[in-house]
Order: sequence, then C-alpha cells, then structure tokens
Amino acid sequence: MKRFFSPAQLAHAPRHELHNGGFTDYAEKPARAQAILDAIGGADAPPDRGDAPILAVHSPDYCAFLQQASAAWAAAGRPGDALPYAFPIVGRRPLRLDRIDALLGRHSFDATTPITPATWTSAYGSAQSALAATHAVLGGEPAAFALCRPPGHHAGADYCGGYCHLNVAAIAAQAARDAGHTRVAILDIDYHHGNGTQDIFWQRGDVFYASVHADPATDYPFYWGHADETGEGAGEGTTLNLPLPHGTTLDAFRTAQSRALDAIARWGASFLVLSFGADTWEGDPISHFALRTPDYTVLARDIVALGLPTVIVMEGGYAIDALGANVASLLAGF
Ligand code: OKP
Ligand code: ZN
Repeated sequence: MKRFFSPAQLAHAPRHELHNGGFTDYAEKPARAQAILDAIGGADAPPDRGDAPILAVHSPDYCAFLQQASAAWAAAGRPGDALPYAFPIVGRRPLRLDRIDALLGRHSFDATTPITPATWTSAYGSAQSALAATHAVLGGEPAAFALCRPPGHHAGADYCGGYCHLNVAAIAAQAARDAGHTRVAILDIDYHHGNGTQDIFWQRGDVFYASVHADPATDYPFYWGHADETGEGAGEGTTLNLPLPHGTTLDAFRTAQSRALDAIARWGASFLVLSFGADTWEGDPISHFALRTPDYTVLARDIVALGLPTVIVMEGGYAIDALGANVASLLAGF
C-alpha cells in the first residue's frame, strides 16, 4: 500500500498540555510518527498541492491565525507555547479580536492544543500527506495510508482543539468530492468522537460521517458524539454516532463498526475516508477501551469487505511502544 508522510510533520512539538489541573508532557509527540514509520517500513514525501484544498475546508482567517499565532504570542512577550485561556461566549455581541489572547480563545475549543512556531508547517505537511493518499486512491489504488500527525478530527472549519489543527479527514473527503465523487463517507474509529469532522459536515447531505467512540458522557470531547446527534438541514440523517462504554473489547466494537458500515453502504457512498486512531488499544495511556493488536486486522477486513476505495488517515494512539504494531496490524487487513 502507498504510504505518505512529510518530515515537516515532525517539527510541531509542544512541551506541555493542561491535564487534570496541572501540566504534563504533551501526549501527541513526534515520536509517534517515528514509531509508525519504523513499523511500516517508511513512507513517501507527499507533493505540495498548495493551500487551495485546505481552504476548501478551513476559513482563511483561521489559516492565517495558525500561521501567525506563535509569532504574535512571542511579540506580546509571552514565553513558551501559545495556549488559549480566555474563551468567548459566541453570539452574545460582536467579538473584538485585536489581541493574540483573544484570537487564541476564538479559534480554540479547549486548552490542550498549544501552538508552536512549527505548528502550521507540520499541520500543512499532515494535510499534504492526506491529499497525496487521496489522489493515489482517486488514481486507482484500492487504499492508501496517510501518516497524519498532527491529527485532525477535532479541528473544525475555524477552530483547533484535541491536538488537531487541520482536519485531514475532512480535507481528504472534500478533495474526493471535488474530484467527482458525489457521496463520500467518513468512518471514524478513533477512541474519541471526531467533533470537528461532524461539525464541518453537519449540514451537508453529500458527506456521511459515522463514528464509533467512547461515550461523551464519560469522555472527551464531552459536548459532542451522543447517539441523538444526526445532522441538520440537508445533513439530517448523514451523521451517525455510536458511543461505547469503558472496557469495550473487539466484539462490541466490531458490532458497532458493522452498523456504521451498513449505514454507509445503504446510503450509497462511492468513496471512504477512514479516520483511524489506535487509542482504542488496551494499554493506551489516555483512553479506556480494550482492543488488542490483532483486532485491528479484523476491523480492517470488515472495512475492506465494504468494497469502497479507501483513504486511511492517522488520528490518535498514544502508547508509543505499541503504536507501530497496531498500525501495521490495521494495514495488514487491507
Ligand atoms: C485526540 B485524538 C487532557 C485530556 C484530554 C485531549 C484528547 C485529545 C485526543 N490532557 N486530551 O482524538 O486522539
Ligand atoms: Zn483519540
């Protein structure tokens, strides 16, 4: 299978994240990408397709913010990584966004996603990897893998959060739409609900979003991912959320994934984007499911049986010692 990764994706390396009221090491480390590369025998650098396919999903203001935030933070005399700490209540009155602190809060939904001088460069590389895999599949490959890091599924059209800046799954899906696929599905099997992806396609009837994830009643991102969220307007019925409890093992996960696959097949998708997180693994340090390494091969085979051209984009997975084997197990099923 073709695999894509840009060395620029290694540069984004925040020091800390806010965790349980204090600061801990940032979990979404560059070493994650290296572990995956080692396990899958490397990857090709993606060509540069420019920012048009990114701007097809994200607002120009938000992209400018991602490029300038770190410098503006430093210019304001702040040490360390740029981190939001003041959030607007949207819709009350016009927002004043003169100050970097105000911009950070406006374009973030949490305080776990620092911006460094390299964030834009790495997120841009991650998006280019997703686009390279998408174009490989559009060109006739049955499947291709984008080693996306930073990940994407928590990022919305104009906000970051959950270690995500550019929504690589959405960028891939939109590129497939723009190449002529009229019905594109995204299957998200990361441990966490992909609130950003859901939000981007919430009112659209041309992209189906299905997600199997930890119940937001107990898990991040808390506000989204409940079973009664099904989309709105033209998008009514094209969002499917399948939350599962702590301790979930292969059987229940596979049943839920099969429900998602059935819905995608019934809807008539001609192209699939798989948001893959290995944080469903039993030893993941920030998650609470109990999948085992060989299980990813089983899940992949079920996805392959759908018979759709498939772009796989990497999302989470934080047990670095097991991450390579878990990704290799998934790819083996393809
Ligand atoms: C990203 B992805 C605070 C705990 C919350 C955010 C989790 C983001 C997961 N330290 N951290 O979906 O794997
Ligand atoms: Zn996750």
